[in-house]
Amino acid sequence: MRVLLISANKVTAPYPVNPIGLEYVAGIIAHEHEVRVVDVLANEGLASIQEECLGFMPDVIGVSIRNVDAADPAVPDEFVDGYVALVAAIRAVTGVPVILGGSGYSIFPDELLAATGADFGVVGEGEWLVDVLRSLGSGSDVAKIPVVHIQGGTPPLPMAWHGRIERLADPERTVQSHYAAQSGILNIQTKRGCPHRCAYCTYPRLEGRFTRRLSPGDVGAEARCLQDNGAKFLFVVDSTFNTDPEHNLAVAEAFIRHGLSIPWGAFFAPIPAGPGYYRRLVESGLTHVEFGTESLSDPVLGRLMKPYRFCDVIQSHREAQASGAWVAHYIMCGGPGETEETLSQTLDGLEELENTVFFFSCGVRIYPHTPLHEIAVREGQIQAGDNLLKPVFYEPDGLPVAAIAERVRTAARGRSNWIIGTGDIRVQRLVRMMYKRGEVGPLWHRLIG
Ligand code: B12
Repeated sequence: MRVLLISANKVTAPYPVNPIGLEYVAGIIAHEHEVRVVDVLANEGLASIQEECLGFMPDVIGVSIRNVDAADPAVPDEFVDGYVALVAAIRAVTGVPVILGGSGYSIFPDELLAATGADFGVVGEGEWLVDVLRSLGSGSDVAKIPVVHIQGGTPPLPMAWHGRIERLADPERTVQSHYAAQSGILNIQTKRGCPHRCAYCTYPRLEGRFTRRLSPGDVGAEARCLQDNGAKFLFVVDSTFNTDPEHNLAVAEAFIRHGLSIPWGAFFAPIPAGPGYYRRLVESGLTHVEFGTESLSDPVLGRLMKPYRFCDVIQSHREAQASGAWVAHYIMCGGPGETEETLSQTLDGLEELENTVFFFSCGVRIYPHTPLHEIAVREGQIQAGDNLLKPVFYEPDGLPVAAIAERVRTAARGRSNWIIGTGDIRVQRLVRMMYKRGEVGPLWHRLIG
């Protein structure tokens, strides 16, 4: 079969992101089918996507839906309209089956299948598409595949894929060169799954709770291949990189062995790692450590079900910085248990974290199938069956999200290293200009005074 895989993502902040998920889907089906990856951003609009459909003449089209919104009350949620328009544009030129997948789709399968009118979807890991295509080819009932979700049906639970995991790296059949030319950043995965149980988070649902490690040797070879294809920086997309320090160090050694000479970054949990851990990662090229810290108030960290406390944040920050890496912290204000006092604890605590950048989100989005969803239902903020595709944010008792945002904005005034959301229009323009001038990588370290 001829399979066209389309990335529907149009978000360009903090920078445009290479659709790595589709490269994994393509990697597995390319053994049996002719496959091509295209992209609404790289192809510049729907007319060009229609041309791809007419030129490639696919038998099946897969559409990847990554973001449903910016998860930020200050940013308008208009992404879904774009996905509806994309599927309509595809339908206007071809009648072949349109299959949805991707993280955004997997969080909201019912809502997005209904909104777009696509034929069906694959919930969770897209490698399952190989079974779907076999079923379509043999004329058997796709609805029998455990991760397939059809119009009007009950969405299945995501099921971990235990078959081969393989990425299509061929620059001719992917859009990597477009993304490498934008920011220099390409992405790489070293494992799947997240064992943490953070109250608000979708990751364990999307990737499962059990860690599935990719072979460090394969990851090292892939990193080298991305570098040879033009990457100037690699971002590791693992939900939380340091959930398996031993595997991390094996990956770092493989980077060195394969001659990786470009820098890399990843998301870390602020859990102290002991002497030498960050130093060895830095030796392999780690330059940007992004901590998903969220709060510096221990009671709030407890309610968010975080596996660390304020003292661990301080120690992790020092360990990473002492190794020579740049450090940033994501701070999430407005979760359960947030009060004026806990907010003060966090804002005051930030003063103890020096030479860093803070990315704030004010308001915590409620996602289905999370502990926060159950809390919000129990507290009467939402009903169990509410459609949450249009974002709903948790409201801490007696502390409106708008008041939190105002307080953080006031505290951030005059501090260029305190960024709210993905930054205001001025910051985003500046970043775009720096990329146009040829700068590469995440660039946030430039905000450190
Ligand atoms: C790493 C990451 C980032 C990094 C990306 C760095 C980089 N250079 O790649 C950064 C920090 C830049 C980032 C930014 C944002 N992110 Co982010 N990010 C992630 C994270 C942790 C991993 C994404 C990833 O690459 N996974 C690995 C790949 C292999 O998985 P995948 O893409 O999901 O693909 C698999 C399946 O989904 C499926 N699949 C994918 N496409 C298709 C298509 C078909 C047809 C099929 C069948 C299957 C299929 O198969 C793939 C292989 O199994 C996810 C959470 C998570 N654990 O998934 C959030 C996540 C994707 N991000 C999210 C959001 C919201 C954003 C931002 C909008 C946030 C913001 N305000 O900044 C921006 C948008 C950036 C952009 N330009 O698009 C949300 C999206 C859902 C939502 N609420 O909309 C997620 C799910 C987190 C969450 N809140 O739940 N992000």
